Amino acid sequence: MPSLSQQQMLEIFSGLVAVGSCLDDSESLKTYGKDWTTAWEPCPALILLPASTEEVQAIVGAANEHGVALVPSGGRTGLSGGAVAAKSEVIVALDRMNQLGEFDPVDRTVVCQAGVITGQLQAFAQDQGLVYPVDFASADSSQLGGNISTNAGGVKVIRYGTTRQWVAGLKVVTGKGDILDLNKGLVKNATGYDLRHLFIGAEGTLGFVVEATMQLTSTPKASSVLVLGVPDFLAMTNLLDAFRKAFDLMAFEFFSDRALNYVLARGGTRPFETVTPLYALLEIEHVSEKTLEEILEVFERVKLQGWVEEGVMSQSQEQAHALWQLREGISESIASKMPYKNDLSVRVSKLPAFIEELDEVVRRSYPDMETIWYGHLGDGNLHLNILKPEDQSQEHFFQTCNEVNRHVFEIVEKYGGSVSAEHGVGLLKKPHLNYTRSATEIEYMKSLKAVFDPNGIMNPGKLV
Ligand code: S2G
Ligand code: ZN
Repeated sequence: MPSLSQQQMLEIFSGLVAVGSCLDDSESLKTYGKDWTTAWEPCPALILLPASTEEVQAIVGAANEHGVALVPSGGRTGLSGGAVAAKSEVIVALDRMNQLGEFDPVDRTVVCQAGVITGQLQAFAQDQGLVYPVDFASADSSQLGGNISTNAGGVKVIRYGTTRQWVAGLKVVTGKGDILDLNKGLVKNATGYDLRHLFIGAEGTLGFVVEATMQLTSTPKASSVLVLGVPDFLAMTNLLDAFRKAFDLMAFEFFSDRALNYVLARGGTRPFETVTPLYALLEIEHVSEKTLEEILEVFERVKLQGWVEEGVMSQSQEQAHALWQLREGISESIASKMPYKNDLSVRVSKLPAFIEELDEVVRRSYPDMETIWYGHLGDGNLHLNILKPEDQSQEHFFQTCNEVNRHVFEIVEKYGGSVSAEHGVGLLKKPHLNYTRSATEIEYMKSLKAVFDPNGIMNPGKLV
């Protein structure tokens, strides 16, 4: 793309948004030009904050006319560099498009602009006596547009699926500048390709998500949160099998004792005396008055098998929240250690063999590095974070991790898994896409991008 000066960009774009919604000061460029990844120096040319779909459409029109790259930006909590502008692109931040629209109590849907914060939607649902059930640690700062563009998963996927399942309608501005109002909240609509699902997970490479009709659902009954001390990964996968057979689980998460220690270093208390290498965190809905009894029965059984050494079950909402904090606090508690993040998934049936092989490679490859295991075991998603040693430069560290990645991703490929379960591909995982997607699939994805974004202005260099 021809490189225009910042002055030229200002002349092209500033008149398309309200006064004060076109920023070029260094603070704004730094703040809006990045996400939670640290490997790329943000270097956008300009920040635009449109207030309407029509303003987004005008920006796309001008970008096509002048060949200017646009990077969509939401809550900037991404972990794969999907919202990073490192090559003088124009950031289009949806922060100002943050209104909740029509709520329909019959359909139990609510229209949300892309800039609505996930936690805002969760709170709105609660006020209606319903829930928006997709939840994760960054829910208080991530935006729906970003959740949809990365098909965010989180901690309740085992029961409620990913964001994709909750998008009843989607309004987008394509990379060509066309406004598409997709599916309009219909439950059934057998009229050809469901284009909504192309934009979900597209990471802003086909156009802008500007508005979504989000599906809400009934509030679950009271539930109990359990944290169990587990001796090894084999016991962990046996536990998952035992509890999945007995209950329609709301969550089955896991984390290592090393992860727990990082969380406890910032507050909180150990779930129980015994220290074990791994911990499982489960949430189980009380579907009947027998549930508690059934939980204790399964607990005794798995304890007898030696799969659990000790466990605790929440007796109050507060305690349930405190136990969840032990899991949800991990990401933030290690952020300062500049972790290299692997976000892997395999089918749940493949977990035992996959973990055994992967754990062996990790131990061999990172003998003197701190590896932090945690994730959503219930849906086959493991987060393996390698912490950067103090005395290593980021560059050397990333290089080491990328060398090990080859072995890690070969195992992922062997088990038909994904090199990016929920965090998206962005810039970080793009070089490794081939371990999960065939060359032919990647060509089809590129062809689809050419249909929606023929001039390649939408988030160029990301994903494909
Ligand atoms: C999690 C959150 C982001 C991270 O905690 O499940 O997906 O840091 C993560 O990995
Ligand atoms: Zn996760």
